[in-house]
Amino acid sequence: MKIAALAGGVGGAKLAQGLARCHPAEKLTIIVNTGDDFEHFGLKICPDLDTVCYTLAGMENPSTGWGLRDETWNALQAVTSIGGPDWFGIGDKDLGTHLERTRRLRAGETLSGITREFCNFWSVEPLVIPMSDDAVPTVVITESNELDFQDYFVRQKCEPQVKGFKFSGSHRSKPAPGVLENIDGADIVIVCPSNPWVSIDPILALPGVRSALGGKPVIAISPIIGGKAVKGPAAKMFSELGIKASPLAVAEHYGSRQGGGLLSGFVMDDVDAALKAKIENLGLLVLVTDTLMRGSEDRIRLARQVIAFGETTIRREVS
Ligand code: FO1
Repeated sequence: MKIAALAGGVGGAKLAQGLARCHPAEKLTIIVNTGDDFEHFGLKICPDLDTVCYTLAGMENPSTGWGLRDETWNALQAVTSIGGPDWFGIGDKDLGTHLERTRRLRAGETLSGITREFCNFWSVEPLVIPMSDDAVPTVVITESNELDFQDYFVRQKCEPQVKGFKFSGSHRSKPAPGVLENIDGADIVIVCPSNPWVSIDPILALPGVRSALGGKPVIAISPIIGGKAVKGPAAKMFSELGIKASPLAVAEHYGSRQGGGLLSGFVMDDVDAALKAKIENLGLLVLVTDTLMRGSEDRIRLARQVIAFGETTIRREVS
């Protein structure tokens, strides 16, 4: 079975690692959000892309989920000792990735090409594709102004109240080579338990992505468990937008195929089992299981369950 997974951030990276550990690499493509990319110190930083690649390589920092393990901070300390900005934590080893990526981009290479080659060096076997080679920065609309994503997320610690999001220029951008082709060639598409608003929606906003997904069984895993996000501001975003954060809200956000939306199947946590019937009423097949990924065994177990559920979903769509 060929799988295309849409991912962004730490939750997406964890499930992507589970998928990579239980499914043949040549049958797995991971398409990653780049809406949170930005320039800092003149360098191109791709946080979600690096989080997914580092995690697939087993090199991620286990306490933060982002950045590299066994990191040191000499460069950042040197910068701050002469008055430079300290709000974005770039470690010494991580800095190497940004330096080399920026050098190659300036030499005219594409982000998708560079990512493929970095993945070879890091022994990441599944194909990892940034959603676009074009810059498509996510803008957070707040009560008082519009903020660049990392300004909102890291510098202001997600404190401003959100009113909405803009995926600047996505209609003028193209999905990176391989994005639409791998969705078209997939038997199933998995929407990882990433933030729907700022990790998955930027991918869906690119021209051609929604229509490519239209012909496929698509399964989403809820990043909201018991009204809270496992990590990050997804639950806070739902409530600031006037929606009670729950798996039902996530399922309604993506919509069911039957109702003109995206999904055929939905995976949610045991603690939310009481919502199963309401989500089924949207026209979705629902799997209720333990979706919390505490360690590597959980990631593999959940990935196996999602793949088996995907096979059931395909059979239902065929019959
Ligand atoms: N997140 C933080 O909360 N604080 C940081 O200082 C920080 C630094 C950082 C450096 C490299 C990188 O790849 C990611 C980094 N992140 C940091 C995470 C990142 O900004 C967000 O988690 C994502 O953009 C949202 O998915």
